[in-house]
Amino acid sequence: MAEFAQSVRAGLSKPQKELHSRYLYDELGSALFEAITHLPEYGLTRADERLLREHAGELADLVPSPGAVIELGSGMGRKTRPILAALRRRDPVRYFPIDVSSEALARCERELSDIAQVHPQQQSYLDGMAAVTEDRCRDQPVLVLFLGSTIGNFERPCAIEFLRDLRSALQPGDSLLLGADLVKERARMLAAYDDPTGVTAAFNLNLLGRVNRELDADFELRNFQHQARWNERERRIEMHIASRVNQTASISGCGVTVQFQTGETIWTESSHKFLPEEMLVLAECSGFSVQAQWVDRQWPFVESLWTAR
Ligand code: AVJ
Repeated sequence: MAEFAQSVRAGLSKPQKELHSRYLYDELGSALFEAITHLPEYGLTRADERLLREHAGELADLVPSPGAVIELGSGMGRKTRPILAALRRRDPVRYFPIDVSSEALARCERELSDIAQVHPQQQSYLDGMAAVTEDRCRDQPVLVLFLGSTIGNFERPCAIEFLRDLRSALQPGDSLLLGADLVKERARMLAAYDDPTGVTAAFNLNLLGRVNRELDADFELRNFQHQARWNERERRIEMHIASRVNQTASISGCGVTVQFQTGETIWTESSHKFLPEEMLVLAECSGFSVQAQWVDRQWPFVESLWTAR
């Protein structure tokens, strides 16, 4: 059975039903996420872009001139331009965007090929990292970009494990620029994931729509409701899809029927929020040292520049 079908079947058989957040991004889901980044309530992407614009010059002065710039989950490369522009004032830049979406990679290449030599990698993050670092030029340091607080989608122990795996693909002196959304007032965080326009609700419910389309299921989307919760203990926003009624849904593509009680939820995403000092601990226990940190004032968000030890 295909990976998606298998993951859906396993996730919906758990006591707390769940669907993995990576499946939020089909073509419609990616378009809805792009719309989210323009919402007044969702300040995260703008903060990320502001910081990169304002500090790209400093960043370029701090890192050794990289033989390769690797970006994990490049998306369309909108935020990356100022960094590449600052780096190329010294040397021409070879840029390796890694993404699972060929659409995103194509757009990224179109957007950035005027300032860098773009080598798109359509792979998972760590496979892409391995492929690029395997034939790295000797002594040419690497700069890895992991922006947009995508790290927040990992459970904390998995984030550390991921960063360690990343570190083992690197050599001492290589750099990592990590963007992470910080803990802020609860109401602001909740509004960012439950906007009054309903775009985030559409983004979330589209996951059930995708199951209907790709796995021939019969979820009645109107009988489900988007939910955003702040989990204080885990310091994360959780997105859920709650059933408005008692109902069943059949998913032909994975041969299961699923029952829902009124109010029961499917957990679809976690966005962990960080404390500034937490970044130091994360770096420390994954084999990096923090070289610099920049925090946005309007929307607490941090860019943390690390060096591999
Ligand atoms: C792209 C994973 C950083 O967690 O804030 C936006 C995705 N989910 N609104 C995030 C998202 C709901 C976003 N990341």
